[in-house]
Amino acid sequence: MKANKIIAGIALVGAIAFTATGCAGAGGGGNAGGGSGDKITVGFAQTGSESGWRSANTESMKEAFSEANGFNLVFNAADNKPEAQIAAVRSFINQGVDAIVLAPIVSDGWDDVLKEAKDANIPVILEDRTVSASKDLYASWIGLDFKKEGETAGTWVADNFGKTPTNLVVLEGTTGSSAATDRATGFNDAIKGTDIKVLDSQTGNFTRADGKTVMEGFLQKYGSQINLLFAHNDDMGLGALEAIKAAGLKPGTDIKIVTIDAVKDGMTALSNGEFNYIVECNPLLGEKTAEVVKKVVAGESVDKSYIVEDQAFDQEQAKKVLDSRPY
Ligand code: GZL
Repeated sequence: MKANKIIAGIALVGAIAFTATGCAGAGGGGNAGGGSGDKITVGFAQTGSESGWRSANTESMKEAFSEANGFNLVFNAADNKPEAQIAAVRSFINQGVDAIVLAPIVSDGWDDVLKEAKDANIPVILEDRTVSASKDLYASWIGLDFKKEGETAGTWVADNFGKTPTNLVVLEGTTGSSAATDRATGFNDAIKGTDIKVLDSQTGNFTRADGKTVMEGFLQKYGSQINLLFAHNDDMGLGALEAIKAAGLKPGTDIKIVTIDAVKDGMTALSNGEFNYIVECNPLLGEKTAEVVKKVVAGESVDKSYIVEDQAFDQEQAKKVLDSRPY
């Protein structure tokens, strides 16, 4: 296994630094030297279109897996339904694609279909979230350090509110997704031993609509006791904004709001004082994923994981960068 190393990947827009770990052969029984004709046929199983982050990620992937870049892309969005996503992967296997890219909605339930892909000698490359299945069932993972994102958000909360009794509510991401699970772990570790009290924590499925509905419930139950909201993504935070305003409260002042993603609408809310802090989660994974797919299909060795490094923004920092944000 190669030691961890930092690879500065220059993306289409700005530079994205990657941390690479491990080393895999030709994609877990991969399609070494594969590729039909001069184009590589890739089946991409996307989660759905649940958030602004997802839209930016899909756009990045479609841009990278273009015909001009040597790909035939077969795209499926599973509407946030894990069983539909498994069916999409099985369909790609039956079509005999050269490689499968998967952004798994949830971590569990992937062993059988990934074994079928391996038996069919079709390499699987994960992007964004990851799976609990054995690492020998996929060639590589291009993703983000969700635990660190949660820690960064929790550390900001602990530093700014941890020394006085503070009541927190949490909008969790999709239950069972590695993004939600690991962000919660990192956040909870960071607020341990502080005066932050978690009043309630429920999933809003990474969507604005559910974020609003769940926040309405929190407000009905706890009202002005709520001092702080941690939302696992901007979109649920933006939905919660509507509920907070409808309750006659001032977001960013009466209820402080911390989120993760840093998409345009979230950074706009941060710039205008409705959010208080955002931890970035870069969705522009297309270029690196396409690079890894080409190597795997050509039978070249790739690292087991490539982790995009994130940054974080307060209100003043958001104002400075808002106009130059790539998504
Ligand atoms: C994170 C990604 C999450 C985003 C949400 O990498 O999986 O899913 O934080 C998106 O906005 O829906």
